[in-house]
Amino acid sequence: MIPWLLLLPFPLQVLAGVDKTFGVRPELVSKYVPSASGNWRCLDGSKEIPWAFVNDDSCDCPDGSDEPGTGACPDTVFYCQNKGHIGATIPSSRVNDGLCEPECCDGSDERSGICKDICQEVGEEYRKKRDEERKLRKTGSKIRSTYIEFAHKEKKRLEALIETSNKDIEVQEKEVARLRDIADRTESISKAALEHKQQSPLYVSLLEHSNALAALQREHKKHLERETALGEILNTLRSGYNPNYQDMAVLEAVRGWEELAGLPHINDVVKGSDGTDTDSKDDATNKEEKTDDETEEDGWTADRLANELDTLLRTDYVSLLLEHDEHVQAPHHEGSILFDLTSYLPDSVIPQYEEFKDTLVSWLRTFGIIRGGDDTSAADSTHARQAFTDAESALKSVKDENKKAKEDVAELFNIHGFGRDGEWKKLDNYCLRKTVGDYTYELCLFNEARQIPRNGGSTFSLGRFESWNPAENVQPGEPAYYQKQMYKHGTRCWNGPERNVVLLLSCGLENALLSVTELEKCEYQFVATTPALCLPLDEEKGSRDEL
Ligand code: MAN
Repeated sequence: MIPWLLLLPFPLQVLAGVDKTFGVRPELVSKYVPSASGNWRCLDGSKEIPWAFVNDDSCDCPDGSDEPGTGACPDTVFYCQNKGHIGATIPSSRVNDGLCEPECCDGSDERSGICKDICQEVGEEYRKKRDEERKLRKTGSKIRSTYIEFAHKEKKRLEALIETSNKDIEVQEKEVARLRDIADRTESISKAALEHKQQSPLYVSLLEHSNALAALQREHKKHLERETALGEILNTLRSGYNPNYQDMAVLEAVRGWEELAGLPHINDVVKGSDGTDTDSKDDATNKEEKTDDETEEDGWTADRLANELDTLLRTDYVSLLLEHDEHVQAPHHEGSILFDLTSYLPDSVIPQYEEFKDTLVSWLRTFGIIRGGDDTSAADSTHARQAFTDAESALKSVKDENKKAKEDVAELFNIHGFGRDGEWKKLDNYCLRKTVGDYTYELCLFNEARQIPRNGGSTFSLGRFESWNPAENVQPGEPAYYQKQMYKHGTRCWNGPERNVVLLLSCGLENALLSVTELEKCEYQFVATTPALCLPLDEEKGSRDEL
């Protein structure tokens, strides 16, 4: 039993024989009833205690259920009814602690007289705000539904585009295959025509001349090298022999060499301090002049031979052959009036004649009776190849368009993308702007945020769209997920991180940027409103009902 004196500091409710359901949440009230024997079983069923022990400010049940209205048991909750507003729970530890809890506007968390019951005013304020919010959501959600409509239309448009492009792909794939086949065949015809041209006696002879010239050039080089080597031997002999030995054979050889090479006799040459002949340069000049004299007759001087023979031998004889062909056939194309039958025919029969002529020529070509069109076969094959490449690139762009449309459709009604209802699609790349201080801030949704200086200077990227709310406790699809967007990897801050933006969104009738704050250096917080977040009232989740 509790001694009478100890009761003195007890809360008024307890002293006055407090209601046993005081502090009990409405859904549990029915469980607070005494048994016939005047006892009560703890809510966890672990113990039976006298009914009088409930709310007596002494903790008897292991789960603390015997003290719903006092702070006697740890880790329990107290329920304040808040009549005129909405009931709320607080931790029981805050009951009777001398502080008026804002959650309990009725002041029931403290002994009576300590906290005023302000639930009427709080309730009214709450209801006013709630009504305003409901009004906003009602209007906002109408705008939101137009966004959803847009997404559905977009889906239809994309699906139609996919369907058409699927058909186009099918048709164009066949066309590409057909054109590839034509290009391959035209090229092989053109190859055969070229082989035929290459059998022309003129071409064969030209190649032979060219091969002979190349062989001659090789031989010539070999002889030049031998001449240089021999000259060096004779020069050594000329400058090194001893005239005192009177060796006539050597003298003859030296004299002969001097004459051939246009050199003065060695005995007349003044030796330089380094032992070289002073007139050796003149000798070389004499030699060159002589060579020039010998070869200049047909314009092919030694110099020209050295410089141009290689180029001449590198001539592209196949191109030359085709050019030659065109050249030879050119006057033929102009036609002679004498052999142009159309000049003798009346105008009315010319079309029939032309048609007949084309058919006949084409037959004759088919049966190999005449050769013709060879000169155009190279051009034909280029055209055919071009037509094939053009068709192939047209096919590629249809395929790209088809792929992009499929990706866009997949993003449309995706909780990770444009939302379950596709309500965000309408705002894809929608740009919000606000001028704050020296900058205009621009954020294009799902794209990029930028900081544009108002008085000149560089615009900084504040980051590109990275994700919706990345918080672990927020699931894709739930409202909180769409209340935050992250923009990352903007222009790097001098001596700092890359600029980035956290965009906080809430329901509003307009898509508007309300504020921009640089919370930390180069970390920006944008606050904006959008109708996309105005959920219809019947979708309201977790709202607390008014009592
Ligand atoms: C610029 C702006 C500022 C930023 C500084 C950091 O002036 O981007 O917002 O704080 O660079 O150097």
